[in-house]
Amino acid sequence: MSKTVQIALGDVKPLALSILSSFGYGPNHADAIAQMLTTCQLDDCHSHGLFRLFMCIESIKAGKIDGQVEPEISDESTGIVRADARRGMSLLAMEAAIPMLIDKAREHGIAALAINRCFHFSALWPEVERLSNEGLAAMAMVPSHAWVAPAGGTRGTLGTNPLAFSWPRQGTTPFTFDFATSAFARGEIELYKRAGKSLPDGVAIDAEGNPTNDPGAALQGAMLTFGGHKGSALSIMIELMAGPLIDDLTSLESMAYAQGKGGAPYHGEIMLAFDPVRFSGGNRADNDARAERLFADIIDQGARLPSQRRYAARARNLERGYVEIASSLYEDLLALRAWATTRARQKRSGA
Ligand code: NDP
Ligand code: PYC
Repeated sequence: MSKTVQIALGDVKPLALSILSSFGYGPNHADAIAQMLTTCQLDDCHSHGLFRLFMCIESIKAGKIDGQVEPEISDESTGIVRADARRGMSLLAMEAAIPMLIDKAREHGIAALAINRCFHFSALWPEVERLSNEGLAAMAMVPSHAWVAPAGGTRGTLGTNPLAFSWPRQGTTPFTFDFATSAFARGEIELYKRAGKSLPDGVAIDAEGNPTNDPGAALQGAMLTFGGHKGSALSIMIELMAGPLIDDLTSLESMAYAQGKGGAPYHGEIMLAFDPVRFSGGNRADNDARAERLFADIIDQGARLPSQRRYAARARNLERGYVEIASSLYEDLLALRAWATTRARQKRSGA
């Protein structure tokens, strides 16, 4: 980041809330979204922190999302919870459904949550990490829009399709990873464009199908999966598991639904929860110790575990009492809020 500003921890969520409310999100959605953005910003997850307010606002301006609607949660069968977001943002549905998912996982050893008909913009790690803080292992995945070419292909068919996993650890933070199956998340490419930076090789092709390092051309063309055919296959799995399996849209269908109007993709999300108490054959302590030996062997050779950068950022930001974001982002957010406040005043006065 070039020039940055510091935002006191206590000011992050109110900033997000004021922008979301002034653009028409009701208090429950605004709170769930602002909490997610604050959680991500605290861990220096810039591509899915305050920056994602733009996608949330674009979504409401596009006119398809319902900023007020309450989700409906149903106990679908032994191991399945279903949450109908009813064209709202995914996060309120997730909030409302997670307690039932946890209860079912503890009761049966394994349970799944299918969220349907949701707009989705957020990182997945806060969701899986939350389950691990309850002692469960968890996975989550979602499609997005058809921005990503399959390995060997030339046009967007797949989404940026993140996959998140979390494993509970006794007395310390969970082992968690969360990554897009595209080489870069789209949010990351957008941040490169804002910063005027070139992309590394292997991230995207332009609209003519030629490799490009220009983030603008990448956004117009197609993104590439990470790891060639391997990332491509994982991405297809996510399309299937969080799409047809749960009666919801693929990234191609989400893109068609948007009719070019922008905003967050519209689709489903699947989350799986596993209770180690139930799976570990009565040997929980032994199995936890074996997992810890695995982690230790990785760290001993100088490698790091996924999420350690995030946890270090969280500790540092909590200690110093502020987060740091690009000055240009902060100015754009203040301008967005000022615009919405002026518009609201004009509406009240009938101008
Ligand atoms: P990153 O490439 O930033 O990170 C991927 C994962 O790898 C993280 O868990 C990270 O841990 C870990 N990691 C990174 N470097 C190392 C390393 N050297 N050694 C070990 N582990 C490492 O993620 P992406 O840019 O792909 O995704 C960012 C976010 O975007 C995700 O949270 C994802 O959910 C979100 N996203 C959401 C989408 C949606 O549709 N809702 C679509 C696509 C992405 P650490 O954080 O500690 O560095
Ligand atoms: O960064 O790829 C991305 C993304 C898509 C939807 C939300 N984030």
